[in-house]
Amino acid sequence: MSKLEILGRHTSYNVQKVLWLADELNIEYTHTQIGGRFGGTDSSEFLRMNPMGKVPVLRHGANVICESNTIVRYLAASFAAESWMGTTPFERSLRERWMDWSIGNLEPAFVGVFWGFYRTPADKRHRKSIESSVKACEICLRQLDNQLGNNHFLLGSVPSLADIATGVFLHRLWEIELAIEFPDNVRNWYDELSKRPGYKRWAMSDFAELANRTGY
Ligand SMILES: N[C@@H](CCC(=O)N[C@@H](CS)C(=O)NCC(=O)O)C(=O)O
Repeated sequence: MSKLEILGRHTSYNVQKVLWLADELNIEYTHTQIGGRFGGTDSSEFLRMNPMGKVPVLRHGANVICESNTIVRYLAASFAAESWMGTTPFERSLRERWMDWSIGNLEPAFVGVFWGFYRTPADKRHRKSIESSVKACEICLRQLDNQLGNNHFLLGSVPSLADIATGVFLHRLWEIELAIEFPDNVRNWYDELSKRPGYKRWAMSDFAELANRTGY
């Protein structure tokens, strides 16, 4: 079987999606910390793999795969993880709509909070913009809450790529010292995710080194 190598610092929520899924699927992999304080994303070797200079990157034998949501789809497809990605086009669409929504809605709202507040020193923060990002996050959390209902996960009783792409943001939103309203179903979902070893190990890992750090 081809060797699997995950490249990217584990403090990146995009890298965490990949590490978390790899643990869920019990895949053997090596992990190399790249980016952030580790540097390395501007080396010519790295830029040949990902011209965007961003992590995560997955190397699987001769294949190089970039973009976190693309990587988790690739892993699920390569390791026959039907329940994670769905089998029919319609089942896949139910997962992918949350993956796309996450990039277009949840991630920008999260970034406004995480970069605007946590990664920016207090004297440089823009209060109004943080407030509007908190509101945007709360709208997203309510949309997730409606989807969850009483289910453990977004698509029902088992986790899927929809949970990977969106759940990775929850821990930081919960931990950050801002009053962000977590609706009940989202709170229960976060509890459920917290019980999963891969989520706990990666998505709940310490991120204090990113405080007040405006550069990568
Ligand atoms: N859309 C890309 C975004 C990748 C991205 O922006 N990664 C950030 C970390 S979250 C990065 O590489 N930053 C540079 C660094 O960490 O040095 C993905 O989902 O993979």
